[in-house]
Amino acid sequence: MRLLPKLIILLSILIIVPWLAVQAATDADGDGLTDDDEINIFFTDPTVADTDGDGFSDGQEIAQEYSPRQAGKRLIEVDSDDDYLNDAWELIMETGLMDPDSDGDLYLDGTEVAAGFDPRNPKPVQLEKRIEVNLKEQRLTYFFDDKKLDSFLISGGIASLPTPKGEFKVMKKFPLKHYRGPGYDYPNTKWNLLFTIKQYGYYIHGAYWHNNFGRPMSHGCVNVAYKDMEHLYWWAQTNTEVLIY
Ligand SMILES: [Ca+2]
Ligand SMILES: [Ca+2]
Ligand SMILES: [Ca+2]
Ligand SMILES: [Ca+2]
Repeated sequence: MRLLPKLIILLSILIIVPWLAVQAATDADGDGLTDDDEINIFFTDPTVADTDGDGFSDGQEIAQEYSPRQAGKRLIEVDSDDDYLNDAWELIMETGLMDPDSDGDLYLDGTEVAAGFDPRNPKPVQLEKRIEVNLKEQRLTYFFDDKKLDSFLISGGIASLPTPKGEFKVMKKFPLKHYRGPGYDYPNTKWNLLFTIKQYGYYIHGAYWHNNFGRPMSHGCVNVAYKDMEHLYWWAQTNTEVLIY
């Protein structure tokens, strides 16, 4: 007697669940992003493969960390909802690309990340910030709540003036510094994070006088390209962990 209703339910599950899964995975414009993700995550046109018309498909741009919505711009350079959190970090943190206050606590996503709070939790939960410098690879990587926000080549100290290794913290942030000594003079250097003081202060800082990132160049500081340092400086706080190895 009751077999028929059960059979109908079973058949519905067997047909409807896979159908829903296929719908969710549909990529109507064949750009490598599903319709669902285009509508709900990337805010690109699910019917047009190249939303910003720059010759690269939406899927290619996301894979290369470029904005599919603003031609020629990297995701990290775009802030689609004007909440001070760039599109790259919104996707990493899984906050809303078009929602300036993802957790609805009246603080903007970017304001929360700058101050070290979780932008997805309306409770005032602090998340760990950590900067790691690998001197062998001459690479800096930084993490917010163990999510990698960025990673790029740097220039540490040359062999005779090595960058100090160990566990440090950002002691102070300086928007501008003047570095000078025997044979060098670099005024108006932007974005400086002091992390230890020995005979003199050691900083992670922007460098505009060379482009040899990936090779040791400095007198012991960590040189970073301006395009990378601007974002790191904005995000880093006093007491952010700095691990150099
Ligand atoms: Ca698509
Ligand atoms: Ca495009
Ligand atoms: Ca944003
Ligand atoms: Ca918020």
